Amino acid sequence: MTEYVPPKVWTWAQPSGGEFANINRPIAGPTHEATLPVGAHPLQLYSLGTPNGQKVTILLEELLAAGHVGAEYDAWLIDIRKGDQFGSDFVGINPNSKIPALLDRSGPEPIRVFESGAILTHLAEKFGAFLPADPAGRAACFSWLFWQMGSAPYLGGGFGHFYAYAPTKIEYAIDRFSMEAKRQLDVLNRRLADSEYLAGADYTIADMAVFPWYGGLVLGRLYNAAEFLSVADYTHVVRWAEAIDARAAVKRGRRVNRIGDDGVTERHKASDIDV
Ligand SMILES: N[C@@H](CCC(=O)N[C@@H](CS)C(=O)NCC(=O)O)C(=O)O
Repeated sequence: MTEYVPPKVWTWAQPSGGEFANINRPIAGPTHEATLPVGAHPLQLYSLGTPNGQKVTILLEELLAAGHVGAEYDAWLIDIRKGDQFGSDFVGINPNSKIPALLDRSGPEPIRVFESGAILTHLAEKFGAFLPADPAGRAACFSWLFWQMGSAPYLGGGFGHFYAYAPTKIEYAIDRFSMEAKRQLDVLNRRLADSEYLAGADYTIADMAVFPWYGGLVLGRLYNAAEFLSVADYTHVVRWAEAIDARAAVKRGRRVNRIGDDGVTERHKASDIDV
């Protein structure tokens, strides 16, 4: 391999190669006009069943399972491999062009919410659920919720990208991000050795945010990397992930907006997932 010498000014000359290269570009904004569909429910979710998308559908299914009928929702598929995230209506909700995005139409004016952490918080506050009310519990919940937002890009964009998706295996990059992924697993393992859930004794939106990433990793669902990262060593994370994975609402939420397997590409009523 010839050594790369960066030019004075970077230009977007060619696709970077590897998976997802076709959707990567150095500019924001819409690429085309596209109207988003609107269903019957006040909550309109535009998403895809990736770990970031699953956080929100898990919460919505948990809310419904807990009896919050106002959490009924329409979940529409945004196929990011086809570039749906660059359609004009979607960019109108999320200027960052990434799933998940939510339109809450329950008030006089629609409220747009983007970034999964903001969506989880919006819904948890709206229904008064899965977010502790006492200041200490709330602080713990937000701490682990924001930990996920800052940490998972190293797991997905760093480790997952270079281990599973990059067109060439670069030892330096895989070493750097394996070290960080394992450090993060150890952070979680130490916390979960002392605490049943991340924010304390109760299951909260922090667990729902962290589970699809790090739970998925230790359950062997992400990047085919369970053996490579010795995930079985993180026994407390495995215990926590298995308990969350066994929840009926989690099983339902993981299927929404998923393409293939037992996925449900669109969800408009409970029975869409039952079949
Ligand atoms: N920090 C964001 C991350 C969202 C994100 O990275 N979404 C990915 C799918 S998992 C996406 O839509 N990618 C499309 C693109 O980058 O064009 C969140 O938590 O909502």
